[in-house]
Amino acid sequence: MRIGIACFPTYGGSGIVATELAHLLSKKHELHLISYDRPVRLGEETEFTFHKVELLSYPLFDRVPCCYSLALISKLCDVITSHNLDIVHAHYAVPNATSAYLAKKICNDAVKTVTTLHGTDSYLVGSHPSYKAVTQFSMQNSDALTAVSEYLRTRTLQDFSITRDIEVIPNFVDPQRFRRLDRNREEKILCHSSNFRPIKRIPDIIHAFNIISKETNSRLLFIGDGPERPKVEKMVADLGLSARVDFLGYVQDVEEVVGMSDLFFLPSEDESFGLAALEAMSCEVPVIATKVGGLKEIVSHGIDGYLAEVGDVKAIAQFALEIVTDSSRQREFGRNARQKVLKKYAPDKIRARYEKLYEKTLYTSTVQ
Ligand code: GMT
Repeated sequence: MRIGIACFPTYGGSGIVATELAHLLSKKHELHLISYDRPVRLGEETEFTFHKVELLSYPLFDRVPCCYSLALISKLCDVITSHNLDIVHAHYAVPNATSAYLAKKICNDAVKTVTTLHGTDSYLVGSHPSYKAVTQFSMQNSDALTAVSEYLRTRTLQDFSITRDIEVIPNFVDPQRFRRLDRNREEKILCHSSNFRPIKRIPDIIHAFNIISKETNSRLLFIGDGPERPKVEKMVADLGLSARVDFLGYVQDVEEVVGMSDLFFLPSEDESFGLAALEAMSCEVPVIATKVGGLKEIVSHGIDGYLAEVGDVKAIAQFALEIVTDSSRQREFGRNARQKVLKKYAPDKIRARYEKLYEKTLYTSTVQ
């Protein structure tokens, strides 16, 4: 098959999943990745072509973000015709699914479109009155529609008037890359990785760590960056924790930090999937998450991690202490986590599901 994948290039899970999927699919198919910048996990050399969406700089457009969706449509048309694409797979509905739909129409239905919903493109951005009608239309009129968790599927069907089903194809992680590294040291390493947005509830991690660090020799590592970082750094300083907390910013080889950690926190208010948690689990790192959304589908409470109520800092601290002060429990949870990743979230299994979906979409008359 000749496949075009459109995604965001930034440090979000949807861009990571799209890029990793492009790597996997390009072993068997002709693959074209389309975005406005090189995605973070793309690397310097790839087995497929990266097409950069060029944005016209024009004074009238300074405050009009829609110019990206239009430029993406034109780039998609270009790639569809010059490479005779069969499938355009849009990751993140806003605006990628809309651009894919319009490109298909401009190209006289020469391709089939597949849209993968990642979370906030459905229940936050996509549901906002500014985008809802167009997101709904684009979901309904994509030839195939997938969601990364059962939670996201159900929520999307509830929130949008669409009369079609959504197939759940979960995210995946490379177990060769994300694996356990040496943890032979006195100090326990606790870790969190995100885009530092309020939905991640990073202050809960700090408050929990304030309790944990009084009981055990531990260090907290933050990977990533985003709007909440200045506030979080101030909190750490105000609580006198600066010597025990490191802000690493964006890390290219994230597995080298996560792999040597003893525990991973993801206490989000909402999370459609939680790719960062899955990467930790692949590294045999137990996860403490919240009982919300897709996290409940990934983490099994008391088996490979713990699930706390949103904002229950005391429970988060208690669960963390149970893990870091009991090395046999830590090892058992870590082994269980990796087993689950190998069984349910292995790259080849998920690649095969997308291939099957592409084939079904190509050879049946779609749009329900
Ligand atoms: O809105 C975000 O958090 C960014 C978005 C993205 O583009 O990565 O994250 C969503 O997609 C990820 C990949 O499928 C999921 O792992 C995240 O759970 C999801 N974020 C939320 O639902 C908050």
